[in-house]
Amino acid sequence: MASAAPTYVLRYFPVIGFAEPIRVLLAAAGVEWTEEHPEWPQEKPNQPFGRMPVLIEKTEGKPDFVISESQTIARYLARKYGFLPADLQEAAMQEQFFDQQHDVVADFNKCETLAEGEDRRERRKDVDEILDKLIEVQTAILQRNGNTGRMFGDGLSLADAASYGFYKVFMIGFVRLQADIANVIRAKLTPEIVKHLALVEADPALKAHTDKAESLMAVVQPQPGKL
Ligand SMILES: N[C@@H](CCC(=O)N[C@@H](CS)C(=O)NCC(=O)O)C(=O)O
Repeated sequence: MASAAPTYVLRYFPVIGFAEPIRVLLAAAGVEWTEEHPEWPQEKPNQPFGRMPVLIEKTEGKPDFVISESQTIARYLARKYGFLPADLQEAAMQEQFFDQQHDVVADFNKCETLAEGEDRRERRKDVDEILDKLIEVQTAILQRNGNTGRMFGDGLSLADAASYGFYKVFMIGFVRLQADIANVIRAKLTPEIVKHLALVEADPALKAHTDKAESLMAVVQPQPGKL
């Protein structure tokens, strides 16, 4: 008898953060999953590396498979459910994009934890430099793929999930760190990227997630009077 499909528990804080690409992939995979928000720091010692996100894969008759590291979790799900190509070079093109985005998020976060004597404007200039390059490269990738709104191929990919999570964390999550960050990013977005984000958010496979989560497009293309 075939074993039952695995189900998942995603442990994270109740924020967008590093977890959004994982949520998008779980939703797109059509698997059963729930999210857990452990008490912190009480539950810190119970996580594999003391940090979250953590993914628990539950398969009947097998011990739980527990992994950390947001990028590792997303890659694992992408490979398992067909959101990364088997061709190693094609997969690497997507993964480099994912890693670059992760660096921009981490650098932006560092601006909030300056050491004494460090200049926030200098730090922010570094973030702008890699962010502007990333937007330029992403726009070229979208154009090369025929400006369909998909970054690679004709279906949702790891790169699409990563990109959606990236702009969501900047334009919604980071507003608590820098009030005008959504306006700053909106001014940088190209029409190709706007089209791409709209397509990801409208994906029927993601409906269960996007219906209950905050809408990125409401911030990317706000209705008049709602800014
Ligand atoms: N490289 C890790 C970083 C994980 C990380 O920094 N997690 C933060 C939340 S975004 C955390 O667990 N903070 C609580 C703590 O360190 O106690 C990843 O990408 O998953």
